[in-house]
Amino acid sequence: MAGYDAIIIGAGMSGMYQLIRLRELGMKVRVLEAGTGVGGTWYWNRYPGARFDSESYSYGFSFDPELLQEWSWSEHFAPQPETLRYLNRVAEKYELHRDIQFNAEVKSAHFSGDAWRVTLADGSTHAARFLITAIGPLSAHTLPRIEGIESFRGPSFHTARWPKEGIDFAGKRVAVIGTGATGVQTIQEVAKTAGHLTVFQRTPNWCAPLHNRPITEEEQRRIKDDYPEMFRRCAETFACFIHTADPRTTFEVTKEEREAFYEELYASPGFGIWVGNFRDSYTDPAANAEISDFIARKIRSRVKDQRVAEMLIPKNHGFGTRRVPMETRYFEVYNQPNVELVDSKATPIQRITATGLSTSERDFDFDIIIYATGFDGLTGAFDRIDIRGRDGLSLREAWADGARTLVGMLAEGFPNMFMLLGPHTALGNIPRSIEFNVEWVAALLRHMQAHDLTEAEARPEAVEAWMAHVMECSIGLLANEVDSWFTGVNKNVEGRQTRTIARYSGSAPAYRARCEEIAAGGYAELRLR
Ligand code: NA7
Repeated sequence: MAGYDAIIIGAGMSGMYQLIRLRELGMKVRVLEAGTGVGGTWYWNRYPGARFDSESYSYGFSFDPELLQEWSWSEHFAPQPETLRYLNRVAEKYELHRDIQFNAEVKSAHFSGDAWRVTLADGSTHAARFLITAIGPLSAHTLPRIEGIESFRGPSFHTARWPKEGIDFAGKRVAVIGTGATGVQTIQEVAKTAGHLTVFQRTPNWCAPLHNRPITEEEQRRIKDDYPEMFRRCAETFACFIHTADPRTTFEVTKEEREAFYEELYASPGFGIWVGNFRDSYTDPAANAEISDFIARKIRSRVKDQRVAEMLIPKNHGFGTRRVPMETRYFEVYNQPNVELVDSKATPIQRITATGLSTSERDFDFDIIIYATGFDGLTGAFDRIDIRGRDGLSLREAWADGARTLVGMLAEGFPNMFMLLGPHTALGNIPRSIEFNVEWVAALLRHMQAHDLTEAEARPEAVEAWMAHVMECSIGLLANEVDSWFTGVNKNVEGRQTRTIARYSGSAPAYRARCEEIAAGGYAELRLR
C-alpha cells in the first residue's frame, strides 16, 4: 500500500491549490482524480454554452501575482474551454501532474488508528495520515428518475458528463430536460443550430441578462492594474463577488427611484441584479414581490406569445430565492419557430422510450436527449464515497439527518479529515472561498507540524455551536421556503425530498472571521493530539 502524508480527493480548483500549499510544508501528497485531467467543475461541465456567471477576473486564483499578469481573460464571463485552458496552465506552471493520479475514482476512505486507507474503483489502495476532500459542492450529478431512461436508442447526455468531442445539433430533434442555470445556458446555445428543440420545464426560474462581451485592450490593462483592489473588494463583500447588496431597503426610495434602480441593474453585467439589489429583497416578502414583478414584466416584454411568457414566469417562488440563471437572449429563444416549451408540471414526463419520451399528454420523437437535471448538492459527493471515521462510523449515516460540521471543514468522529468545500462553508464566488479554506487547512497542518501533533478532530461542543450559528444565519430567508439545492432538495435522490438548512447563509467575511478566531485561539475547538 502506497503511503503519503496527505491524500487529496479531487483535482479541481480546491485540490490543485491545496496540493501547492501542502508541498510548501514538505508533505508527500497524492491527489486522486476520477477524470483524465485537472479542472473539476470545468473539466466535467463541457456542455454547450457553459461559462462563468462571475466576472472572469474575479474568479481566477489570486495567490500568484505573476500568473495574474500573464493570463488574459478574453471575455468578461469566460466560456468553459477558456477556463479549462487556464486551469491547465496553472497545473503546468506548478507541475501539478507529477502528484496527481488520474482515472482514480475513490470508492472508500476508512480511518484506522493512525491513517486513512483509501480504495479506488480498480481495487488499489493508498494510505495517508491526512485526508482532504476537494470534491466540490455541485459535482454529484443526478439523472431524473424516469422509467425507461436506459431504453432511448439515440445519444443522451447529462450536462455534467458531456462528450469531449462535442455534439453537432444541426438539423437534429433535441430535447432538453431541466431549466436551472445549466439548462438555460444549454438551451440558448442548442437553439442556434438544432432542427427542432423541445424544452421540458418543470419549474421556471427567474433569469436575468448576463451582458457578456469581449474584454478590450484598455479594460485588460485596467483589470491587471486593479487586481489587488478588486480582490480586496471581493474579500469584503457578502458572497465574495464584486457585487454586494445595496444598503437601502426597497421601500425607502420612491416608486420611480426603485424602478430606475431595477432598470440600471437589469442593464448591468453579471450578478448585480441578484446580489447587488436592495438589501431586503430576499427577506421581506413585499420587497421581493416588487423585484419579482419587475422581472416578470421584462419576461412579458421579451416573449412574443404571452401564453409562453406566463409559462416562463415562476409562480411558486420569488426572484432570487433560488440560484438566478444568467442568460443571453434566453427568452428570445422561445420566439423562434424551431423551439417549443412543454410544461412538465402540467403534463409530466412519464417514460423515456426507444425513440424519445412520453408525457401524460403525448409522445415525442427525438434524435438527442439532454439531461440538465442538476446535482445532489453540498453532500452528494460525500455520500458517493464510503467514508468511515473513528470506530467505523459512517459519514453517510452520521449525516443522515443533515450534515454536521465545524466551519464546514471538520466533522466530529472523522479525525484528520478536512473538507475544502464541505457543507456549511461560505460559497458564493467559490474560488475566493477555496483560497481561504485551503490556506486555513495549510495553517492548521503547519501548526500541527510545529507542535508535533498528529491528530486533529472537531470537538462535539464546537460542532454544536457552529451548527447553532448556521441555523441562526438562515432565519428569515425567503430562500428557505423554496425547494432547490440551496435547501438540500433533489427530487431524484432518495432522502432529499424535504427542505433542510443545508448550507451556510451568513456572510463570507463573518465566516472567515470565525475561522481565523479558531486559528488565533490555538485551535481550542479542535482536539489536537
Ligand atoms: P438545478 O438548478 O438543480 O436544475 C435542475 C433542473 O432540472 C431543474 O429545472 C429541475 O426542475 C429539473 N429536473 C430535475 N429532475 C427533473 C425531472 N425528473 N423532470 C423534469 N425536470 C427535472 O441544476 P443546474 O445544473 O442547472 O445548476 C446547478 C448549479 O450549478 C447552479 O446553481 C450553479 O451554481 C451551477 P425543478 O426545479 O426541480 O422542478
